[in-house]
Amino acid sequence: MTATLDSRFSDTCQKILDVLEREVERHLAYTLGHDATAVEGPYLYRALAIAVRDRLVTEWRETRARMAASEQKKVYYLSLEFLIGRSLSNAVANLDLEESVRKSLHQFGVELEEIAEEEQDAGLGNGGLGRLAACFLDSCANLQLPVVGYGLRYEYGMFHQRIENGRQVENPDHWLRDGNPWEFERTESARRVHFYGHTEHYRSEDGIAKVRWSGCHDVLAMPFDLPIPGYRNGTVNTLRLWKALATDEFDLDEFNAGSYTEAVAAKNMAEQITMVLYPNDSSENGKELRLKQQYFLVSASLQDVLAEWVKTHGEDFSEFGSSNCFQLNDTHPACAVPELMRLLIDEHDVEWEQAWSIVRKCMAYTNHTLLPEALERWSVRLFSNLLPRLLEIIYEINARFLAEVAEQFPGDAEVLRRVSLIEDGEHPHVRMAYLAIVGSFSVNGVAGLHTKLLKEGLFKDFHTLWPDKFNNKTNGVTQRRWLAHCNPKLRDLLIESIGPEWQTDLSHISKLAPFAADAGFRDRWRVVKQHNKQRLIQTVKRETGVEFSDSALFDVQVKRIHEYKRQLLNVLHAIHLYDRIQRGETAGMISRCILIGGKAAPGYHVAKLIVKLVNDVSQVINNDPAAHDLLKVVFLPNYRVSAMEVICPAAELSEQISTAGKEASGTGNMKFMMNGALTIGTLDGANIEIREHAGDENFFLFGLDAAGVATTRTNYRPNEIIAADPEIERIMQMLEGGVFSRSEPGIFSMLTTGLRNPHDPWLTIADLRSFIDAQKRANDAYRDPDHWNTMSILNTASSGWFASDRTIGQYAEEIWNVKPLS
Ligand code: 17S
Repeated sequence: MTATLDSRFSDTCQKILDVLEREVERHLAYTLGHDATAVEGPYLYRALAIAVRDRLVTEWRETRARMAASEQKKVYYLSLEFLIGRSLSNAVANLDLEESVRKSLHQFGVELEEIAEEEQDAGLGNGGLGRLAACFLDSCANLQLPVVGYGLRYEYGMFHQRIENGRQVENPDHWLRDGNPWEFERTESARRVHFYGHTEHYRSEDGIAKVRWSGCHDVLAMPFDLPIPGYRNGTVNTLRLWKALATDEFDLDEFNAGSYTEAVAAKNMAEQITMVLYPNDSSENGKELRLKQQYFLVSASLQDVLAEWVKTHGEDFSEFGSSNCFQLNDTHPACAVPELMRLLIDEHDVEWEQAWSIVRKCMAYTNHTLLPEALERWSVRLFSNLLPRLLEIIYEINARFLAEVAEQFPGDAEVLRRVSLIEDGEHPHVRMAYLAIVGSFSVNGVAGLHTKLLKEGLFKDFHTLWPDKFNNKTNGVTQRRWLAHCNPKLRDLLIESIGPEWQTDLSHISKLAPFAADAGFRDRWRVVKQHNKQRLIQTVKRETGVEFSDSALFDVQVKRIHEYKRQLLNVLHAIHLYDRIQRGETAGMISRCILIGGKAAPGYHVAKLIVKLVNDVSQVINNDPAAHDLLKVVFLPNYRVSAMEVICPAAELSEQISTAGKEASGTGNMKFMMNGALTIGTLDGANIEIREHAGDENFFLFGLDAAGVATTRTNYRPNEIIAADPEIERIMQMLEGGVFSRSEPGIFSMLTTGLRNPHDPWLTIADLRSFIDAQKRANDAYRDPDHWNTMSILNTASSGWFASDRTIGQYAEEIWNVKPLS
């Protein structure tokens, strides 16, 4: 750079800084009406967020204008969950404002990190599925793809978890109480959504058979837009979240019969739809309100897209199917199939055949689970009451589909019964996964094994019918949040050693591999990990009172609490280590801190009991002086996105220990790998691909594989395994003898009888010996820090494949057929 350019450049930087400084002051004084003396954190957060937001808005409007003007195909990601967490630091990093923000905060004597902590997590999701949607939006913006996210603006997100006497207590998450500086209400784009009522079949003036959905209760869908900034690329995409509101007539017409106050109160019925996120992550409870949420999202979003289409194309839908794509995040938005049919046929006079070919051109479905209890089925009775017109359309889709199948398999009534969209019986149900498959051109699983099992098992008949529909898209995570943002020390070390390219293209991370052999580099690697461990030590101390030591192995399992994820297996190993300590068998034993965190669905009693067990085991072990230097166990309350941002940089051993065949992919496993943790895991979900990329010498493998699980089930005798293995026997004796439940004898019997049950679906005892042995290998590897750090570096170096940029690149090319908007 020439001297003049250089000084002009630094002039500009100074101006940005001055302006930002003054804008924070201006927002404090005028936007928030705050007095200049003694500024509190929450005010400073808001003023800064608004100042940063102002800088997003210009790029956002330009991106929208480019989108609107472009004739290119567009994608809509429909999801009941977007677990985006905090937005401030993300916006600051993506706009490259970090330096000026830091300087402008210094006048108030605070650090960016402190102010960022003031922001509530946007907890609009349960777990992996919702967080994946958030990582995908980040990657779409990074890749400048024309993708809009559509979701719900829940007033209450995922509950806050407290632990009281070892048990989980849920508190509401009123995250919008202090306002949300990142959202923009768009009153001009409100839509109306129908519920209840009945259908009327009639003939139009020109004699065409038509259907009217009348007598319905309408609810207003009000959109709130959130900016999704790309990484320093001038792109800001949109996440549109719908809020339910009563329509004006709601109180006037329908409730005129009642009194004024009852009429106003009745508005609640409509506004309840987006009041709360359902907090289960793997099973639908069949509640009407949940189906209302699903249809509300789908109808408002499809109307939104159609209204935009009509603005530029009029009522010509011939190109609609090739110009638009809707990606369904699991079956939760599967009503999009019949709803798009309804909108095209009833509201836009398209004929059935044309409408159906449009739908099958633009719908794509992602499956996230093989668990049978998670497969959505809605009772026909509920459906016909709430969405009568949709049910008629589903019946018609089914009749035509079954006729097609009957032609391919003449005389095979069994296959018709198996693939029908309606599960027959005394209480018939709509099978939402089948509806999504029949109505889509693409069906994908989220990891190699998962997709294979979908084709061979759950969706076998459909795979036989349409083999080309099925494809795999192994999940990924965004390295911008899950490495660069949450692990700044590692980010700086990486940039210094291999350059900055990995931030936008993680395949560059492989350049790190040669550094594993460099002793000086390994030492710097170790120093970064120690720093991150110190940060987590403080968090653990603050939240639980327990003091971790930074020389111990940080052994971490954080995820939703579920039997198939086998937190219980982890606890059994902790008990085993404690038993060895008590027996003095500690030769060669490293010091270890086990951290477990996660929320249990409020109605999932066994999961809640597992939380209680973790807490009670931790009480006993942490209070026993004999264990003091060797073992600590902690349950970290209220696991969430912002907690993972502190946890994954500090983790050294990542527990991915689900029963093989049960975890569709996992994404926490990828965040840990990126940050240099080694995985101890089964051959399940994306663990298989993690091991392939890292190399089996850099992965602690144990347990049955999916095929082994299937055969073991037929002849499983856990009691014999226990009796034949003295170490396992002692674990069970301690559990059953009440060592961890002195004050409440027998409270864990449901867990211990489950472990001993030959029909235990999770085969915990079958994998326990192999798990203990793998943990022993991890123990021994940790005793050689040079070796451990080499493996750690190689894990990070092999994590390139697990970027959501790679995943989204594949969606764009292989499913959506969209290109970046230039
Ligand atoms: C997860 N699925 S969270 C898989 N389903 O378990 C992970 N939620 O293995 C995978 O990595 C991740 O998806 C991303 O692909 C999840 O009612 C299902 C669900 C959520 C809510 C609900 C019912 C079911 C409220």
